[in-house]
Amino acid sequence: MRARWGLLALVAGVAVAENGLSGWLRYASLPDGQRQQYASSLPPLIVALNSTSTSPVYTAGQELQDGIQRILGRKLEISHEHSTSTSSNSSFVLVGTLSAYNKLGSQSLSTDFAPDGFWLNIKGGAVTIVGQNERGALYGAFEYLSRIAQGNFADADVVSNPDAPIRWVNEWDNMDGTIERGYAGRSIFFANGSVATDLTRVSQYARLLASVRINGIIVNNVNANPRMLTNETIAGLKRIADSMRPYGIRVGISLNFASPGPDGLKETATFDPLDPTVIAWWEAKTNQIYQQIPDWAGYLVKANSEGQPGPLTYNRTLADGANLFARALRPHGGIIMFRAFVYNSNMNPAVWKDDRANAAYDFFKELDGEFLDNVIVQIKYGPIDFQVREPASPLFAHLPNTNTAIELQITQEYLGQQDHLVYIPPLWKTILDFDMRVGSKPSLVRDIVSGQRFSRTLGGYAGVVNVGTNPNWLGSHLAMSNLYAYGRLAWDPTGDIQSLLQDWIRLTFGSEPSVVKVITDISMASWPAYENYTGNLGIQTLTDILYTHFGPCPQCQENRWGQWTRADKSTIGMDRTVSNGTGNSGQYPPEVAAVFENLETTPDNFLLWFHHVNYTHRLHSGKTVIQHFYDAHYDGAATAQTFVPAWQSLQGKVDGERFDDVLFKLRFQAGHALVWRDAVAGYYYNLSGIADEAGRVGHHPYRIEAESMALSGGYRPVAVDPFEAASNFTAIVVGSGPNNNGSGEAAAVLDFPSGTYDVAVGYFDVAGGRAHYGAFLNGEPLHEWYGDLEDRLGHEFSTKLDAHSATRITIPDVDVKRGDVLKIIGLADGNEPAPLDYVAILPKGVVD
Ligand code: GCW
Repeated sequence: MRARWGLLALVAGVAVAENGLSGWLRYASLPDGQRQQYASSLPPLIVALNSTSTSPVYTAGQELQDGIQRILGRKLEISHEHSTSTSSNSSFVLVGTLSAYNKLGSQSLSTDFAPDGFWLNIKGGAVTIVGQNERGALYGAFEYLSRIAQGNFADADVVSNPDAPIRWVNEWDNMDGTIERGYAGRSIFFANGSVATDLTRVSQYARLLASVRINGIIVNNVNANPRMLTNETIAGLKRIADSMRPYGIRVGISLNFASPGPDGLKETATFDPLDPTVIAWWEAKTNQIYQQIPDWAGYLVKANSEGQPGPLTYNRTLADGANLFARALRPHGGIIMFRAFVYNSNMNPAVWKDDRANAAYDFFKELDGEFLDNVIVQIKYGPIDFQVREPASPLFAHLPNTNTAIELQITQEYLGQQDHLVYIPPLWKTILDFDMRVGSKPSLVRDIVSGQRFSRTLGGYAGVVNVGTNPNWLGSHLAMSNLYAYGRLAWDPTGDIQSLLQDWIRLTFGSEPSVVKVITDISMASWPAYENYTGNLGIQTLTDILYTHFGPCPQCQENRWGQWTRADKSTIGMDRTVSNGTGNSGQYPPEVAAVFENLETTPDNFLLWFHHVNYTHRLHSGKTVIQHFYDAHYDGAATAQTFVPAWQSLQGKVDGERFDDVLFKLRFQAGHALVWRDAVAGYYYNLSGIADEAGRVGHHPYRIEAESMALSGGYRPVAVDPFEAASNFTAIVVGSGPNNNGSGEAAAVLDFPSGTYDVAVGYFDVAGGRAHYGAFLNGEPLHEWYGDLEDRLGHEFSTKLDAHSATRITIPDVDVKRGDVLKIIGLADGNEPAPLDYVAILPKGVVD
């Protein structure tokens, strides 16, 4: 206990609660036995060469001092000069840039360095960290600290260079402080229309980003507000840049293409990119920014997409639009990231050959070679939109004369919104390692975006992150592995995703073997499980793309947004073949196109992405499409159930605060995975009429439907829309209206053999009320709870009874005798009419 209090005292000034604020930079004290010997071998001094207080080298010195003290319990002094008394490398921990190091004279290092690269040499206690630039020096310091924090004291002599120069994050923060697709509270950058006054969290964020070698950030939503360019905002952006500069993070913004014009700041009569007044405006604005922020990163632009303005309005090309900004930025060394996410968002599902997946290629292929050298075309990983599985965007193969970057999503918009555990790197790897076979030569996506394949000097990674004011950044402790791994993969996309995960686990939760094993197991199982219960065989995430993007709604795909599944009563899938469909398979280079064109050679996991088939079509696995759907949904949901006991086995090995937070989410996920399973399997069963060979779909032997219980008080049955969101399509609710405070009771006599059961209750937790529930057995209270998930979870909430609000809780270990009476009392609250779907009386080990 004393040791623990000692640690807390040391970290005064940093939040001491285990609330996730320090993320993987927690630097927990190592066990005494492990640290003492190494700590005593360290020299007394850190030398940070030639550094001013805003330089990353200075930061590196501070980080080393702080990290070593916290991890090893020994405080080293920092010197910013290399004096004769410290002339031998073995007498200090040295950090500096290559040029500063070589000026020391004692030795000259000639290593093959790329910008931001570093050399780390550890010999016993002597540590030398040399960066190609200041940023590299900081990265080397973080690398050293990561090693010792994981108890790795081995000697090392490594040079590490980035695979790609652009390793950026994109935040989708709005100036009013909300965040598009953010699930962790409000913006750390903006509030009430301005840059936030207190930027403490911004510099803490910069620290996390730098530790995984991210070097740039776009701080506002791609659906951008013209007011990002007012003098007041620019002054605020200067403050943001000042707080991120010590960590080597360059700052940029998303632009609204129409900013100068009549719908924007009203300073020009048009926003035509070829109009001289518009060109002059952007130049002046850009000069103004660089005057205040000399290391400004540049701009990100979403143009002519989803209602955003762009050059097409004036019949100018997208390249004309990008080059407008490129010219303004070029004299200052700035970069323009121009998004390839351009498509017609008003498509007609009745047109068989229309295909949103064709859009990026259609818009950009012809423009190859027309973009200036400081333009990077930023391409979402797949042709649609961050789905649970997509083939790599064919556009990667067609811009040999253009810089490109891949856009990945760390924020889990279509992947459970941080309330489902999904470790995403396995999905990213399917894209990064995909071989486009351009010109029949190896053409991995990762080598295209790094610039290597087409000999481009610029390119790399953009990750949509959307951190918020929640102390744990993303709204989920476990989701932070995605941000960590994103940075590490952008640096080295060949990295082993399980090892990266385990580095993150040890840094975040400690090195206790069972902790590392359990979090590894559930994380590695999470994406396959999520794909299984949300959208398999390449059908996309079957979520409600018209509303929250959270829960299931298979039929919601068939609308103007062009994410069609073309499911009818006997067939399903998009025919993207050249021979009979949208021609999308022909957008890939010939060797790849041939694989996707042919039903036989298309991998099962992309079958429905490329082909329209009968539900009875047999996969390579031998199963029919429909049976695969049923099995996958049952398997995936069953896997999600196992996360709960796996995590529970860590009780006492993870601090209480984070243990409870994670457990709450995993329990929610287990319940919501069943909602997904039942909704998707039930929907296709209803549509196709084809029974599940295993007899599960539509059969719930352990459930008692709420509508068939004895109802009293205010409870009455309602048909739920969409039907598949409720067991037997029906729920019960109390009263209605915004001031609803009615109550009701639902009771059932339990006709099950006497024994110990888990009692599950399926209900709906909607936004706008906190209904109160009580469960009673023979009048004795079993459990009470509130419909208050909106206070505890971060996903987008629904105001209706649907598959987003559908959820369930489990009351474990209830002793039941045949003939007992189970009663649920529901008290409505405002918009939440205490909706109940079913109760399930589950023998141990049964999931129904
Ligand atoms: O999929 C859509 C998201 C939008 C997002 C858009 C984009 C920022 O639902 O919220 O807008 O993608 O990437 O531009």
